[in-house]
Amino acid sequence: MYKRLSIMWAFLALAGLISFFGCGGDDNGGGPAPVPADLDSAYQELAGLMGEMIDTVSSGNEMHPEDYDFTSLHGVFRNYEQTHPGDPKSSFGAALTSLLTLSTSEDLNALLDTIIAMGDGGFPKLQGIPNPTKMSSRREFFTFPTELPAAGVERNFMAQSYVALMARAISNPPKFSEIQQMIRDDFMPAVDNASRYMDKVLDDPDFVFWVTPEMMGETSDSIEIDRADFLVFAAGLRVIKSFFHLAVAYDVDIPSYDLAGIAFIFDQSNNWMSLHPDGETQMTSARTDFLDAIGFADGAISALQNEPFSDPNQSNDLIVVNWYPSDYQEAHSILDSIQAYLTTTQTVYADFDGDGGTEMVSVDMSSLFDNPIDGIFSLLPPYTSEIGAVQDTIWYYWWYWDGYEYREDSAISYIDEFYAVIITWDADTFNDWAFPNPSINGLFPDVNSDVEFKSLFGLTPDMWQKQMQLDLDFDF
Ligand SMILES: [Ca+2]
Ligand SMILES: [Ca+2]
Ligand SMILES: [Ca+2]
Repeated sequence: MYKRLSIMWAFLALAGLISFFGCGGDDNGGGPAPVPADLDSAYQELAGLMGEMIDTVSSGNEMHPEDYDFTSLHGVFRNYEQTHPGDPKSSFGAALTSLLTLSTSEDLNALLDTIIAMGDGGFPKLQGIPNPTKMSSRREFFTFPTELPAAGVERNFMAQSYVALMARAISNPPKFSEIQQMIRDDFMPAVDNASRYMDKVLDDPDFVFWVTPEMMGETSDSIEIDRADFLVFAAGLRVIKSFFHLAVAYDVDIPSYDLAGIAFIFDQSNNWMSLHPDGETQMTSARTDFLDAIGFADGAISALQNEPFSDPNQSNDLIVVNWYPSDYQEAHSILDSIQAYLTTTQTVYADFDGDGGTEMVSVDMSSLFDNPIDGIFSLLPPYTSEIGAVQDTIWYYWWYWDGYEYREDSAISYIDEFYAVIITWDADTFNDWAFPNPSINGLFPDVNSDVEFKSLFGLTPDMWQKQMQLDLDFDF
């Protein structure tokens, strides 16, 4: 069981993990590599290198992706593939190593270093926001091991050094466009190559790859990787491809990670979340890849459904079939309905206007990909926005039990101060307050006017105000 789990990791989960760890690139590097007589030694080397990586991660040691260079192994599989056309065993090795070459990407490793230096999971912190004074008494910012003060290290000194370090680390956080560029330069080509090689693997419907004890350097039974497993892997790659297309379609840069950055987002004249020049193509490809993934996943389920008959010995399989017949049907129908949502107009039954009753509304999700929205706040009626400090009174109550019931004893209040985006509509009345794109680029194909839009979402004159406040409830 341990063997199967470890090899599961190696051949499936890593495909996903690598997308976070690792970055490599186009498929013309690697230089001349020898073409071996057979691929067993190459697979043995691959399994060994992957095993080391996995051991490092699972033992909790810090992993440096660049320590594991799969470039020359990729060259071996690729050259074998070119000299032995139609050999799925080499295509499979080339697919796996396409992804693994990402580990030596300089861009990726530089980004990982930045993220590690930023701490806290790498999320950009908001800076330049004055801390309200009450925060200092309410919140514990830093906790130190008790040994440090005991050893004579000053708390304040520690705190100040830490804050200074953090401030330096976040003063130049990576821009979203830099990450997008890395996805375009490194991740997308690697995943495209892996997908292309997996398509070749799938060309041979009978191909089975045996992970032998020799490859793993262990005495154990061989593990059978068959069509169902290849289809699952291919589906996973297409999902990742689809995600990358989505991730690079829009310009989401902000000038800084602070209040000015938030002000930039809400400023309607900046057209934040506009499409990149190739954004429409990226969105179309995102849908195509996702539909391909659904097709592969559906094929995998069919293959698994058939396996108890075609391969009665499931004990040596990577994915062991143990579903009820109804489970297959359910999986097929879930995939069918996702596919339908992405390709055709569907009727959705939900309480869109919040009155407690259900409406029947036509929704065309495919328009989000075929006719993507360009600038998220351009969907709203014209407005001006500003960020300001606002106040709210928070009350605390004490109650006592008088033998029969709880009675209010005393109450205290304090002023809570926080930032908010204040939106002032250009319109002076509810009727003038018009949504310029009521169908949202065709997402709601039957909504043809501002009046219909307001009616669908239950927007009524009695709730309308010229000014609106969006609280920014930051964790300072
Ligand atoms: Ca089997
Ligand atoms: Ca199987
Ligand atoms: Ca309703």
